[in-house]
Amino acid sequence: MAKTLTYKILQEHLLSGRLEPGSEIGIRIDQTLTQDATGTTAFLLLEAMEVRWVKTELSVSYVDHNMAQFGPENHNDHLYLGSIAAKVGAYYSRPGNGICHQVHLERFGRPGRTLLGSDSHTPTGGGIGMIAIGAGGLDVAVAMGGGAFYIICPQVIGVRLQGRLRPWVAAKDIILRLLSILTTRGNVGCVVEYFGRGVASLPVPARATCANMGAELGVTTSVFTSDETTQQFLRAQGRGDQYVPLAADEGAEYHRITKRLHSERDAATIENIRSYCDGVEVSQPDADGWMKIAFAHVVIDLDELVPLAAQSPGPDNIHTVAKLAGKKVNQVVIGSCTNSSFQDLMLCAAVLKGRTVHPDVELGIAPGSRQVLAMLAENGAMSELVRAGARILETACGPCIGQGFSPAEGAVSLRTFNRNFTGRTGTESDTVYLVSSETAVAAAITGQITSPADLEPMGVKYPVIAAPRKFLLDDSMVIPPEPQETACGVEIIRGSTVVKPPGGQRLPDPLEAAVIIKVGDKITTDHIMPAGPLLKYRSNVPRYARYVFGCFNEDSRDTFADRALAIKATGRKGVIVAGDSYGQGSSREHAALCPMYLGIAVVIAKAVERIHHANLVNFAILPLVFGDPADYDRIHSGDELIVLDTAGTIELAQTVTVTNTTKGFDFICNVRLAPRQRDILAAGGLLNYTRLSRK
Ligand code: MIC
Ligand code: SF4
Repeated sequence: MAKTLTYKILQEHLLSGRLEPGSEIGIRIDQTLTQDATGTTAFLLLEAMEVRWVKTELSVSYVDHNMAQFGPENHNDHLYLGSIAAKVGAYYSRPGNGICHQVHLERFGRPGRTLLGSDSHTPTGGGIGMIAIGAGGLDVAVAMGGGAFYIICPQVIGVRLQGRLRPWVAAKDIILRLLSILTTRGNVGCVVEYFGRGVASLPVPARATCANMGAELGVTTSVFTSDETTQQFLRAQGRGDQYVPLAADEGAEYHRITKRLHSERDAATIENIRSYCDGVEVSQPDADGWMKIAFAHVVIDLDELVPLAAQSPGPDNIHTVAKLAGKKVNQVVIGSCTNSSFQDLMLCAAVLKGRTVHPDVELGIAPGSRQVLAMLAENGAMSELVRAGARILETACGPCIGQGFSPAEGAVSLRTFNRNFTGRTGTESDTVYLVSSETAVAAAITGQITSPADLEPMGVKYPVIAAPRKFLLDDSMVIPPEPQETACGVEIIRGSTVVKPPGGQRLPDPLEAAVIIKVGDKITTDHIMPAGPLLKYRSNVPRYARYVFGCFNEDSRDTFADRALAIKATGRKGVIVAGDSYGQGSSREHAALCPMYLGIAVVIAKAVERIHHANLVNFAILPLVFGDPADYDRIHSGDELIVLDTAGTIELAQTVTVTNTTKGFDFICNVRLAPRQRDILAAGGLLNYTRLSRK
């Protein structure tokens, strides 16, 4: 039977299960990546698992997030990561070498390989035909130790690209259009596969931009064909020998996708599905207005695409740039793992050449890698950027994760990034628009949101940036692993801020618990575990845990952490009650690890996102889904709940009855766990489970 590219790569890596959508499969992981903000925990857990040497083909530890170095914490982390990488046989990409996803694409990614990364934007590797998946650090540690990675066998959403992008329209506009069709909700357990004639015209960085922001759709990953363009990219990176051609089989069919949408609240999405998908079928709305809408695949005509922008607070809040044109802009930032490639920044340099950034705008540019920065420096483009007044930021995540460059109160910031959650910049009251480099640089010149094609009457010609025939190759900032014989003599450097994370515990039976917080829909991991200046506490769970749900703490004397610890002190457990799409966004397992440290044992939500769901299970927190979403309205913060027979529930049950003793009613929750996840919970978390299965 003709197969999709996704299934072909999965089949080659299948260790357990069958390729049937919805069932659990275990796959072999060829490569791993970690970054410093999640990597310290991953390596500490690897140590706890007593793994002496990584068993993957390649594991790279990057430092790119925690670069501000206020206080000793960040540098302590770097020293730990460098020494543990040497000790266990991982490559170490030193601070300054660039953002993990950009560097991995340039120097390590290989078509047809699997990559597991402790960062949600790991799917960037799909731009060169990898199955690249984001996960929690503990899952990555298990993979480094040679263990399989388990996912729900995906449904494959086909996205047919046809035609060719017009000047001033970019890959960012493709993925923003896709976000307007599929939204950030309801895509868990799917993979996006791009196909069609339009793919060939997209250079690798453009494909990587689309694959990168697949994370915002909530899909497991996204994948592109590996073709002559991929080959040319790898050759230019001095890795032509690693090229393999890859595509879906002729006649491969994509899964028919069904989404549950509300006839009124989701009217715009329904309209987009009708306009951009083939084979659409719509059910009649039920009494509450819910309806099912099914489609065969998405079709995006590149010739007709226009510049788009995602307005905070969500990456799927899409508007055309034309509609927003004229809005005053205070800040423009170009960079992040989405749009910081050589081609992106060359385009900006060409547009800015001989011009000055608008007096009302501050422009920041963070090249994605040292390769990009060095090439711009050598060919003179960096000089154009500097002369135009751009503030050149470090080759790191920087402003994308709230490490500086926060906009003023109420400011409008245009960013080429992938996330625009409220407060992520460090400023609660700003408005962020996620845009292409083309749209960003246009605003930097005009001081207002501007359709980039409108620069032409101002004398700016569209700069065609060809893919380089040869990139500047210099891996001297990547330290390769030592031979295993000498590595055992390496001393691990452990500053006082690098603290061993707590392991999980079995759930008590019966489970008596109090609701510590009730939150709404689309709660992101940034809400649960804020980053920005607090990012430096990542290696110190007891310290970082003080800030869980910090954005909801109205009174500094009555924080989420205080309330949870008070309940923990009585021997009871804590519960988090949440709405739809709980745990969207990043892979940060601290959003499970820190609540676990505070005594949280259960999350009851209308829906939980994939990576966060896995992280909860890994740290022995039971994720439950309301059987009837209306029960959400009947529970409040402070309510006491009881779950009887926790052990039996974890072992087998598909549903469980929860008693609200405060309000005096029972309600049913669904227990959506794969058999292996039940075993993990029964063992008290993945660490204990892995230790037990090694014995
Ligand atoms: C992010 O973009 O939110 C991060 C910071 O890269 C996270 C990882 C983390 O929290 O360390 C992600 O996307 O997984
Ligand atoms: Fe770094 Fe931002 Fe990319 Fe996350 S999304 S890896 S913070 S650049």
